[in-house]
Amino acid sequence: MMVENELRSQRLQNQLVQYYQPVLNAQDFTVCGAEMLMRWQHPTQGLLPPAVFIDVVEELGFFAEIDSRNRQLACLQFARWRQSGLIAADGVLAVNASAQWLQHDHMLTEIERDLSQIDLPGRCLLLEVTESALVSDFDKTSARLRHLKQFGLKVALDDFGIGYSSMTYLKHLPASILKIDRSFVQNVPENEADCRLLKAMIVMAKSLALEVIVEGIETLPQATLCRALGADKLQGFLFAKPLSPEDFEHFLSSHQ
Ligand code: G
Ligand code: G
Ligand code: MN
Ligand code: NA
Repeated sequence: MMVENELRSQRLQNQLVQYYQPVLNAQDFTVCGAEMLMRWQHPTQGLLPPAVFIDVVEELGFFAEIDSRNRQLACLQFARWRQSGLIAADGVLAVNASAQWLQHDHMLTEIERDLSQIDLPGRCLLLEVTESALVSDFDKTSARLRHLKQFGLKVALDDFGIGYSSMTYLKHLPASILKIDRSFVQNVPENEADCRLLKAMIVMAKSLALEVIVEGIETLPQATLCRALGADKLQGFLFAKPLSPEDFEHFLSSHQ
């Protein structure tokens, strides 16, 4: 209830901050980008994760506004890191897209406007969509994603494997990247059946010419197995948790 009142009060927008989790090349563990993950910098309760407030944001219908603002601020930040050389010219910024934002009337024009005003090429921006963000109006949403691809943007199917109809979405979505959900790496390499399942998922993705990002990498054996199986990129606590911009800069400067 408290969360809801605070969300309604509009103060929330200014208290949302952007955290960044590094994404690494599986081959050499160099940083190739980041996923922006929002946090609520609460005046009395400290840093709150999305799990605490995301449902209320959705109920109140604020998600389009919030995703749009976070995306814009993250693009500005990422463009600065790119210009300073902290991030490579082909580094990719990933943002999560809610259903409300994907269906918002101004989504396309806002992204198009920012790409022309912010010094960041479309190919450096990746939209992560989940099945749940797609269920409400799949045709409209996938048409939108196709349009965004014309600006050069990348599209990833996020949390792949945990939904009810992942394969159907894969078939119809204009995605070029698959993010394998962390539940599929949790028990590797110890669990042999899980290893085979992970291998099969990566083989399938590769045969569809999709880039594979495995998330939730917490141990070095997990990372080396994913690399051996042909994953392109890795993300997880082994390398870094989602970091404040300051900590992300420290991570980049101290990483190899
Ligand atoms: O960072 P964390 O593990 O707490 O994120 C929890 C969930 O919240 C993840 O599923 C992530 O996709 C989602 N999330 C985090 N930041 C954003 C955001 O800015 N927009 C949307 N739509 N989802 C987000
Ligand atoms: O749903 P999505 O994949 O966007 O959510 C990413 C979430 O996963 C973030 O909340 C982030 O904090 C969390 N996360 C990132 N790396 C790891 C990891 O190695 N282990 C676990 N358990 N969670 C992770
Ligand atoms: Mn994600
Ligand atoms: Na995910």
